[in-house]
Amino acid sequence: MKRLLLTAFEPFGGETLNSSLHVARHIKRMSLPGASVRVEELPVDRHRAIESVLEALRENSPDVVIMLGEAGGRFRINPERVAINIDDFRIPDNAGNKPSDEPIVEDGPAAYFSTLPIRAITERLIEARIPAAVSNSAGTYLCNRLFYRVMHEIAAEGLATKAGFIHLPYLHEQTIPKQVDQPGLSLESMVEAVRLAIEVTLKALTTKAPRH
Ligand code: PCA
Repeated sequence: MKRLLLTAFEPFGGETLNSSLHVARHIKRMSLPGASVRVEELPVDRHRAIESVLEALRENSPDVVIMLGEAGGRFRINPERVAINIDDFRIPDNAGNKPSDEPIVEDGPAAYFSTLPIRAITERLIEARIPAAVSNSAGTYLCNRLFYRVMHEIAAEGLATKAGFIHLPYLHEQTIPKQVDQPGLSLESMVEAVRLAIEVTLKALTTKAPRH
Protein backbone atom coordinates (compact mmCIF):
# COMPACT_ATOMS: atom_id res chain seq x y z
CA MET A 1 0.00 0.00 0.00
CA LYS A 2 1.51 3.35 -1.05
CA ARG A 3 0.79 6.47 0.96
CA LEU A 4 -0.36 9.39 -1.15
CA LEU A 5 -0.73 12.96 0.06
CA LEU A 6 -3.07 14.93 -2.21
CA THR A 7 -3.34 18.68 -1.67
CA ALA A 8 -5.80 21.24 -3.01
CA PHE A 9 -6.55 24.91 -2.38
CA GLU A 10 -9.56 26.88 -1.16
CA PRO A 11 -11.14 29.43 -3.54
CA PHE A 12 -9.23 32.64 -4.27
CA GLY A 13 -9.14 35.59 -6.66
CA GLY A 14 -12.87 36.32 -6.43
CA GLU A 15 -13.96 32.75 -7.25
CA THR A 16 -16.45 30.93 -5.03
CA LEU A 17 -15.08 27.51 -6.04
CA ASN A 18 -11.64 26.10 -6.59
CA SER A 19 -11.57 23.30 -9.16
CA SER A 20 -8.70 21.59 -7.33
CA LEU A 21 -10.72 21.39 -4.11
CA HIS A 22 -13.76 19.87 -5.80
CA VAL A 23 -11.63 17.30 -7.56
CA ALA A 24 -9.66 16.39 -4.42
CA ARG A 25 -12.89 15.91 -2.44
CA HIS A 26 -14.17 13.50 -5.07
CA ILE A 27 -10.92 11.57 -5.13
CA LYS A 28 -11.07 11.28 -1.33
CA ARG A 29 -14.35 9.38 -1.60
CA MET A 30 -12.99 6.90 -4.18
CA SER A 31 -11.13 3.74 -3.37
CA LEU A 32 -7.88 3.64 -5.27
CA PRO A 33 -6.21 0.26 -5.59
CA GLY A 34 -2.81 0.12 -3.90
CA ALA A 35 -3.06 3.57 -2.32
CA SER A 36 -4.14 5.13 0.92
CA VAL A 37 -4.94 8.75 0.22
CA ARG A 38 -4.78 11.67 2.61
CA VAL A 39 -6.26 14.91 1.32
CA GLU A 40 -5.09 18.27 2.69
CA GLU A 41 -7.24 21.31 1.95
CA LEU A 42 -4.99 24.34 2.01
CA PRO A 43 -5.70 28.00 2.68
CA VAL A 44 -4.57 30.46 0.00
CA ASP A 45 -2.14 31.96 2.51
CA ARG A 46 1.53 31.90 1.67
CA HIS A 47 2.55 30.97 5.22
CA ARG A 48 -0.25 28.74 6.52
CA ALA A 49 -0.44 26.65 3.34
CA ILE A 50 3.23 25.72 3.57
CA GLU A 51 3.06 25.01 7.31
CA SER A 52 0.11 22.60 6.84
CA VAL A 53 1.81 20.68 4.06
CA LEU A 54 5.16 20.40 5.80
CA GLU A 55 3.36 19.13 8.90
CA ALA A 56 1.44 16.56 6.82
CA LEU A 57 4.71 15.48 5.18
CA ARG A 58 6.39 14.93 8.54
CA GLU A 59 3.40 13.17 10.12
CA ASN A 60 2.59 10.94 7.19
CA SER A 61 5.87 10.20 5.41
CA PRO A 62 4.00 9.79 2.10
CA ASP A 63 5.50 7.86 -0.81
CA VAL A 64 3.97 10.39 -3.19
CA VAL A 65 2.77 13.99 -2.93
CA ILE A 66 0.50 15.25 -5.68
CA MET A 67 -0.34 18.92 -5.30
CA LEU A 68 -3.33 20.31 -7.20
CA GLY A 69 -4.20 23.92 -7.93
CA GLU A 70 -6.50 25.90 -10.16
CA ALA A 71 -5.08 27.83 -13.10
CA GLY A 72 -8.03 29.78 -14.49
CA GLY A 73 -7.65 30.53 -18.19
CA ARG A 74 -5.76 27.36 -19.04
CA PHE A 75 -7.32 24.97 -21.52
CA ARG A 76 -5.74 21.71 -20.46
CA ILE A 77 -4.70 19.65 -17.44
CA ASN A 78 -1.11 20.72 -16.86
CA PRO A 79 1.37 18.49 -15.04
CA GLU A 80 4.03 21.05 -14.12
CA ARG A 81 7.67 20.37 -14.99
CA VAL A 82 9.43 22.85 -12.72
CA ALA A 83 9.14 24.96 -9.55
CA ILE A 84 11.22 28.15 -9.39
CA ASN A 85 12.65 29.97 -6.36
CA ILE A 86 10.63 33.15 -6.62
CA ASP A 87 7.51 34.66 -5.09
CA ASP A 88 6.02 37.38 -7.28
CA PHE A 89 2.29 37.53 -6.62
CA ARG A 90 0.12 39.22 -9.24
CA ILE A 91 -2.78 39.42 -6.77
CA PRO A 92 -2.75 39.23 -2.97
CA ASP A 93 -3.37 35.83 -1.37
CA ASN A 94 -6.45 35.43 0.85
CA ALA A 95 -4.48 36.79 3.84
CA GLY A 96 -3.48 39.94 1.92
CA ASN A 97 0.17 38.98 1.25
CA LYS A 98 1.60 40.20 -2.04
CA PRO A 99 5.35 39.60 -2.21
CA SER A 100 7.31 40.84 -5.23
CA ASP A 101 10.53 39.31 -6.56
CA GLU A 102 11.33 37.51 -3.29
CA PRO A 103 13.18 34.21 -3.16
CA ILE A 104 11.11 31.45 -1.56
CA VAL A 105 14.20 29.97 0.11
CA GLU A 106 17.12 32.38 0.57
CA ASP A 107 20.16 30.77 -1.13
CA GLY A 108 18.02 27.82 -2.27
CA PRO A 109 18.53 26.34 -5.75
CA ALA A 110 16.96 28.27 -8.63
CA ALA A 111 14.55 25.45 -9.41
CA TYR A 112 13.43 21.90 -8.78
CA PHE A 113 12.02 19.49 -11.35
CA SER A 114 8.90 17.46 -10.64
CA THR A 115 9.65 13.85 -9.78
CA LEU A 116 6.24 12.67 -11.01
CA PRO A 117 6.17 10.87 -14.37
CA ILE A 118 4.77 14.00 -16.06
CA ARG A 119 5.21 12.76 -19.63
CA ALA A 120 3.55 9.39 -18.93
CA ILE A 121 0.68 11.13 -17.11
CA THR A 122 0.13 13.54 -20.00
CA GLU A 123 0.16 10.75 -22.57
CA ARG A 124 -2.28 8.66 -20.51
CA LEU A 125 -4.70 11.58 -20.24
CA ILE A 126 -4.56 12.27 -23.96
CA GLU A 127 -5.18 8.58 -24.60
CA ALA A 128 -8.27 8.91 -22.37
CA ARG A 129 -9.33 11.93 -24.50
CA ILE A 130 -8.76 14.43 -21.71
CA PRO A 131 -6.94 17.60 -22.85
CA ALA A 132 -3.51 17.62 -21.21
CA ALA A 133 -0.04 19.07 -21.76
CA VAL A 134 3.18 19.34 -19.79
CA SER A 135 3.53 22.92 -18.55
CA ASN A 136 6.88 24.62 -18.12
CA SER A 137 5.71 27.24 -15.65
CA ALA A 138 3.66 26.90 -12.49
CA GLY A 139 3.67 30.73 -12.28
CA THR A 140 5.08 32.75 -9.39
CA TYR A 141 2.06 32.66 -7.06
CA LEU A 142 1.17 30.26 -4.28
CA CYS A 143 1.07 27.06 -6.35
CA ASN A 144 4.66 27.51 -7.48
CA ARG A 145 5.62 28.41 -3.91
CA LEU A 146 4.01 25.27 -2.47
CA PHE A 147 5.58 23.12 -5.19
CA TYR A 148 9.03 24.63 -4.56
CA ARG A 149 8.82 24.34 -0.74
CA VAL A 150 7.76 20.69 -0.90
CA MET A 151 10.53 19.80 -3.36
CA HIS A 152 13.02 21.72 -1.19
CA GLU A 153 11.92 19.87 1.95
CA ILE A 154 12.27 16.51 0.19
CA ALA A 155 15.76 17.44 -1.04
CA ALA A 156 16.89 18.94 2.28
CA GLU A 157 15.67 15.93 4.28
CA GLY A 158 16.92 13.40 1.72
CA LEU A 159 13.46 11.80 1.43
CA ALA A 160 12.57 9.21 -1.21
CA THR A 161 9.13 10.84 -1.66
CA LYS A 162 8.11 11.56 -5.26
CA ALA A 163 6.28 14.84 -5.69
CA GLY A 164 4.89 17.26 -8.19
CA PHE A 165 2.18 19.71 -9.08
CA ILE A 166 -0.76 19.52 -11.46
CA HIS A 167 -2.65 22.65 -12.50
CA LEU A 168 -6.33 22.27 -13.38
CA PRO A 169 -8.44 24.64 -15.50
CA TYR A 170 -11.69 26.13 -14.26
CA LEU A 171 -14.73 23.88 -13.88
CA HIS A 172 -17.71 24.40 -16.16
CA GLU A 173 -19.58 25.48 -12.99
CA GLN A 174 -17.20 28.45 -12.82
CA THR A 175 -17.15 29.49 -16.47
CA ILE A 176 -20.73 28.95 -17.64
CA PRO A 177 -22.41 31.40 -15.21
CA LYS A 178 -19.98 34.15 -16.26
CA GLN A 179 -21.26 34.06 -19.85
CA VAL A 180 -17.87 35.02 -21.26
CA ASP A 181 -15.44 33.07 -23.42
CA GLN A 182 -13.34 31.17 -20.93
CA PRO A 183 -11.92 27.64 -21.06
CA GLY A 184 -13.06 25.00 -18.59
CA LEU A 185 -13.48 21.25 -18.21
CA SER A 186 -16.16 19.09 -16.61
CA LEU A 187 -15.78 17.83 -13.07
CA GLU A 188 -15.99 14.25 -14.41
CA SER A 189 -13.04 14.81 -16.77
CA MET A 190 -10.93 16.43 -14.10
CA VAL A 191 -11.63 13.75 -11.49
CA GLU A 192 -10.79 11.08 -14.05
CA ALA A 193 -7.61 12.98 -14.99
CA VAL A 194 -6.39 13.07 -11.41
CA ARG A 195 -7.38 9.44 -10.85
CA LEU A 196 -5.34 8.47 -13.92
CA ALA A 197 -2.42 10.65 -12.82
CA ILE A 198 -2.38 8.79 -9.50
CA GLU A 199 -2.62 5.42 -11.26
CA VAL A 200 0.28 6.23 -13.62
CA THR A 201 2.41 7.56 -10.75
CA LEU A 202 1.83 4.51 -8.56
CA LYS A 203 2.59 2.21 -11.47
CA ALA A 204 5.88 4.02 -12.13
CA LEU A 205 6.75 3.69 -8.43
CA THR A 206 6.21 -0.04 -8.35
CA THR A 207 7.92 -0.79 -11.65
CA LYS A 208 11.00 1.19 -10.62
CA ALA A 209 11.23 -0.17 -7.08
CA PRO A 210 14.09 -2.63 -6.46
CA ARG A 211 12.93 -6.25 -6.45
CA HIS A 212 13.82 -8.47 -3.51
N1 PCA B 1 -4.06 28.32 -7.73
C1 PCA B 1 -3.12 29.36 -7.43
C2 PCA B 1 -2.95 29.29 -5.92
C3 PCA B 1 -4.13 28.53 -5.43
C4 PCA B 1 -4.66 27.85 -6.62
O1 PCA B 1 -5.56 26.99 -6.64
C5 PCA B 1 -1.85 29.29 -8.25
O2 PCA B 1 -1.90 28.79 -9.38
O3 PCA B 1 -0.80 29.74 -7.82
